[in-house]
Amino acid sequence: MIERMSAASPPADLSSELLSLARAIALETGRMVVEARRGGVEVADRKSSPVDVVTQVDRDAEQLIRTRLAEVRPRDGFFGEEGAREPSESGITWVVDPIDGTVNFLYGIPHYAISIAAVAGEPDPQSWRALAAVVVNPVTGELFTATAGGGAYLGAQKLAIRAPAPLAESLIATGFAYSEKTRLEQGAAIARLLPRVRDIRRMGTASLDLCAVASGRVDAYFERTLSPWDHAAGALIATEAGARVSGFDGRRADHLMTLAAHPDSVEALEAVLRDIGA
Ligand code: LIP
Repeated sequence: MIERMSAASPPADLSSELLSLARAIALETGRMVVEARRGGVEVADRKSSPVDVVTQVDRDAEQLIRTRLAEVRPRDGFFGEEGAREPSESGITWVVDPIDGTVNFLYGIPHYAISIAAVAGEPDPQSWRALAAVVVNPVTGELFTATAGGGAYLGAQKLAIRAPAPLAESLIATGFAYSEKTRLEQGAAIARLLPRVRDIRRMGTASLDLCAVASGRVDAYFERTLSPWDHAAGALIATEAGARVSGFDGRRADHLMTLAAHPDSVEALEAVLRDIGA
């Protein structure tokens, strides 16, 4: 019987228990999502803007994840992108993006993910303590995992970020918001950034962008206006691979800014992002 758990120091075996549960559920959900896509998929609704879309598969995936979690850990909380909310009695809350990269999913671009994180404390990026994380790309089968203090993995391979590189030789991943006004600002900022870095990658899925930092596929990532479910799991995976994941001014990563890079590169990256008005 797990008593209500303080956010201070969770037992290591709890993190592994949470990880294996999240992994099994993410893989099952991934199979369901890929199968559903085979039958064709369309926009079910628009959310914060005409281009912020949701499909019925996003909703079905969230419902499946929530049901499976409640079967095993009924006292845990739930905080999902598609609106499911459950307060926690156990001190643990699941922060879930059932399909991260929904636009990629809609267009059949094989670069989207099931993202599940278990956090201790409130589902607030400014205070939560991430314990376990899974990000799976159900098309490629790539399974990224991490536990707090337990390292980050791609399958069985332990992950480590790239060695720090000068910004001018850095490959940077980023993304754009769903609001027209913010996209205008982000587009202008990217035009100012481009001549100062090796190149930019816009891959469309924040959780996989953070896993790209963790696996050394990019040198750094930044994006603003992310929601907690977009970065909860990916941030723990990048952190456990050696990256510093933060916001501006020493804040934690959140909707104002999420950036991830080698600890020796974060300051220079933050300075340039300020300078370009990112
Ligand atoms: C998406 C993020 C992506 C961002 C998009 C959107 P969604 O999440 O993964 O990085 O650029 O605007 O937030 O909506 O597909 O779950």
